[in-house]
Amino acid sequence: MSFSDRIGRLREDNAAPLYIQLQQLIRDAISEGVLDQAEAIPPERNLAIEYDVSRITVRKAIAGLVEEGLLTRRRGAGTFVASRVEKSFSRLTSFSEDMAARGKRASSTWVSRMSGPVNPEESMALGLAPGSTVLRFTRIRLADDEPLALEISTIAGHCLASLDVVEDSLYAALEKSGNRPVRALQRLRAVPFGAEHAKMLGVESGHAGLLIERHGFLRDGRTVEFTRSYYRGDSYDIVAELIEGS
Ligand code: 16G
Repeated sequence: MSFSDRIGRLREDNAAPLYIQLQQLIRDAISEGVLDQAEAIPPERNLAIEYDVSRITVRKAIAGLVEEGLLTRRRGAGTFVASRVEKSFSRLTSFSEDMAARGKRASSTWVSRMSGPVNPEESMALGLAPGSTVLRFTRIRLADDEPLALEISTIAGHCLASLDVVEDSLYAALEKSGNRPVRALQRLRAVPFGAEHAKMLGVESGHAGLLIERHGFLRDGRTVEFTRSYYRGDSYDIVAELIEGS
């Protein structure tokens, strides 16, 4: 079945500009589930032929949907229906657990791991005295081999025996050593990706991102982790349960 058989055709009696009409067809097909999450959209030139419109019209339609976060571009691979991950803001879960809960395979590309004395910023963030040791982990986090986030974690040295006890999951390693955080404070901010981060995540520079900073604490109140997670804005929905205030 051709793409236009599935999502519908442009109508001559519609006065709206062609790119708006094409956008609407794709938008409706996504919301009605005619197009699946992560499904590839046909190349620009094929759509232009199929809909008998210029490539500029197609490009404009697609660009708008990418901006809305409904479609996502992967360098060298094409354009896909965005598959979004709903991230709970009220449960203290790890990236690996978030992905497993969605049937996705979590993996990481290591950017760096090192230990050393705290710098002033880390000392403030973790409440550690100058001279204390910290472990630093920088990872690109992938779901089903697609990069979703860049994570930069600093862990208080007393929480992990060494750098290499962390394999796939930081929280699994912390749990093993009895130091998995039981409480956390999080701050969320919208950020455009700079060139370096964008490249790591395979998106264009300036692409919308979500920065989540997490301070994780042990039961006795000491800080375990300070992590900055840069999530791709086209892949994440943040969901929070709100309870009536008193
Ligand atoms: C999540 C946490 C991050 C934690 C990581 C551990 C948020 C915003 N951040 O990404 O603080 O370090 O999980 O994941 O949820 P891992 O156990 O899979 O390494």
